[in-house]
Amino acid sequence: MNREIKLINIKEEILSENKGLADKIRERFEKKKVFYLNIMGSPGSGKTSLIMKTIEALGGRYRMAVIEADIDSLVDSEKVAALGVSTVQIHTGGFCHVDANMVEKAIESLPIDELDLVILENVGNLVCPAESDTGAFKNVAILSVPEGDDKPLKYPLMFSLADVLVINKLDYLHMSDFSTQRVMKRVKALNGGIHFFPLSCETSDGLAPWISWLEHEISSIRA
Ligand SMILES: Nc1nc2c(ncn2[C@@H]2O[C@H](COP(=O)(O)OP(=O)(O)OP(=O)(O)O)[C@@H](O)[C@H]2O)c(=O)[nH]1
Ligand SMILES: [Mg+2]
Repeated sequence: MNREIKLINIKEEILSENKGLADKIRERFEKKKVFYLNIMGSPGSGKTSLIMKTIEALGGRYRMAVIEADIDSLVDSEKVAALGVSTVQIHTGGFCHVDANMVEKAIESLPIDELDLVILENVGNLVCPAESDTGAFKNVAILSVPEGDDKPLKYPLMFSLADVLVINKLDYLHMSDFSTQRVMKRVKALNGGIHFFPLSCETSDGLAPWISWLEHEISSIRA
């Protein structure tokens, strides 16, 4: 009797296939000199609000498109499209993150040759989106004050791989025991190279450094 057990590691296979496709997407955006950004964070942390503030602040200086990803609904894509920006909605149908295959399908409907910037709003979740490469050049995590400053300890992966952490809803600070310094210290321990942008999408305080960073990244890819 053959007692040998064959182990098939599905997760590793799926992740490595996804990485191959994500690399192809990155190459494609690089060739076209389009900066492509992935925004991840909990439901309600302010991803759509940040995208909308960013569209307003860039004030038509760049040709933009947004890929919205949700399990269902057109709620966010309708808000973004109302600002006059090309928008594609992905319905993940229950999946809690966006993978490279979904992005490839979404970009088929985008006029890539006529764009400078593509922003992907990932599904609201602090866990799954961090596991799947979307082909983006930079990954932005967003954590909002009402969520609590312990989240980097509980959900370290997203904070470990993000290039940027936006700390949103600073206008709630006075009602909370949240400490921006504590979050930064906890995240730096995981990821020394990360950039921090504490801000409020409600009041627009702190928005300018985020916009400058983004403009710098858009020009770097063009150079
Ligand atoms: N007070 C305050 N409210 C904010 C701020 N940013 C966003 N909000 C509010 O928070 C709620 C959720 O914001 P969204 O931008 O929809 O959050 P999201 O991360 O896109 O949520 P999902 O797409 O559902 O995952 C909305 O009611 C926003 O108006 C902020 O800086 N301060
Ligand atoms: Mg949203």
